[in-house]
Amino acid sequence: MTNTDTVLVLGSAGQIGTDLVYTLRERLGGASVIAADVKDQQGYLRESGPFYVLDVLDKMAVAEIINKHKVNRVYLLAALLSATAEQKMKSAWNLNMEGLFTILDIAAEKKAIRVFWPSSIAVFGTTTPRILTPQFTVMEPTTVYGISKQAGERWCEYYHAKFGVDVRSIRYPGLISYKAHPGGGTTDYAVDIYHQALDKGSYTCFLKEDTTLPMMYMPDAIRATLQLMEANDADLKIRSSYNLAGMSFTPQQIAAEIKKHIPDFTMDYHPDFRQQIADSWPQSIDDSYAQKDWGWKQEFNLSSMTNDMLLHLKEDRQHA
Ligand code: AKB
Repeated sequence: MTNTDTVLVLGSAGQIGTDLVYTLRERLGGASVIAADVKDQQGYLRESGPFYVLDVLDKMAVAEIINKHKVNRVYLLAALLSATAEQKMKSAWNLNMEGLFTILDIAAEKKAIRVFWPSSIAVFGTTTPRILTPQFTVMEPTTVYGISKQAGERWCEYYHAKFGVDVRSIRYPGLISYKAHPGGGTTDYAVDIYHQALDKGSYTCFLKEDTTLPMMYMPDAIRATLQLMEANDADLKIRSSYNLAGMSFTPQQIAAEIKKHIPDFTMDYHPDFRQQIADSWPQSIDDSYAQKDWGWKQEFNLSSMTNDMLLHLKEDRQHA
């Protein structure tokens, strides 16, 4: 990333977008980071730099903003996540796939655009080895979201090979952030739990107590994303999507960690349809290709993330 970069973040009001726009504007200055979202926004996104209401399915409107601002980096974060996608099958497929084509087609025409597109651990399915899931392995996703991410990975690789599109991608685990709530994912419980621990002292979890999933604290995820986007072209051997590991834990383990800070915290369990989704995903990830190709190294674990989450969420509540 250089000071001459102009960046467009599509889906900027979502969980990753909120943190990413903040970090990019800190680094590049507000004017160089164009935030866009399908829904109008007030506050930080509008006040700290350019903001557009933009539907990623409207290719002409997206191309117009890219041309107007001479954008050379696009982060396409607009998507429907796993739980919502099960309820809205066709619109999830449409947004997740056609949105990707919008950007890949523009990048194929203009060449000088580098694209980031997020994939997910949802590309794996019940037939994938669940412990230290390898980069290259059986991939038979059983969710609409997972199928769209797997197809997206194939298209990214294809556009890179066929049209030279510089597209880069990470298979994110569940992401945890204090800046923004996730929306419609299976791993959302690991964010909600912190808010409700502080606000109510209790939480009802929609997954079973022993459901192990790969997770990552947002500062690590943002660092990984920017590191990948700054990596040398020649070092990147994978143009589908890189496995990325942070930590793995169960609802019971995160609750125990929160209890160290809030001793009266209680948790009960009412698993719903999201249990089946979680059961189809890996428990831990082998990210040795990311380590080797672009130097990835995770920093936060469950304990340091919990300290940091509670610190920031308490501060937010004091200033509210
Ligand atoms: C979800 O739960 O759908 C997402 C994901 C793992 O991609 N957080």
